[in-house]
Amino acid sequence: MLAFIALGSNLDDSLAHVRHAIEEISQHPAISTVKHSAWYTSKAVGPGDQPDYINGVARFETTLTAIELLDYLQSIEHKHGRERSVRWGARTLDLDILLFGNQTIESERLSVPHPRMYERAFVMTPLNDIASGLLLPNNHTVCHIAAQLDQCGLALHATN
Ligand code: ROI
Repeated sequence: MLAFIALGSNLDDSLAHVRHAIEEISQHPAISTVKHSAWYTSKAVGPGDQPDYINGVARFETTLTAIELLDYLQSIEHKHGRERSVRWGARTLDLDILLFGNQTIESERLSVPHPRMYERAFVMTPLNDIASGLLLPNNHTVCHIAAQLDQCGLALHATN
């Protein structure tokens, strides 16, 4: 299955967290051909005052199920000291499944496609780096959706 995930961090050395996460994802025996976008800095979306984020998107092939992938991503978040105390609070590492093949999943633990991905420049702009022509489940291309979003507060930070 072709999977796309979003990576985000706004605590400690955020760039190191997301880069390390890419290495850990690549190490799983059931995950291959991992490719990632450039890394962007972005203003925090959501309540309260919190530091700017580093955001990016990765794509890979996997023979895991979506729930197995979620378990693996959460184990990586956990290793990075992620604490889920505050909803939408600051975090060392956030790994969200955006797309999982063409599956639609609505369960207690997982909603795929990610319900807020289309409105977030910090997701759609990096996704556009690696999958510009991809047709999304809403029948628009990534490029089309990304072009309509306000890029305010998003800036290129590093390209690898
Ligand atoms: N804001 C930005 N800019 N980047 C994120 O990754 C991010 N993640 C979140 C909330 C708290 C909604 N805001 C974010 O979960």
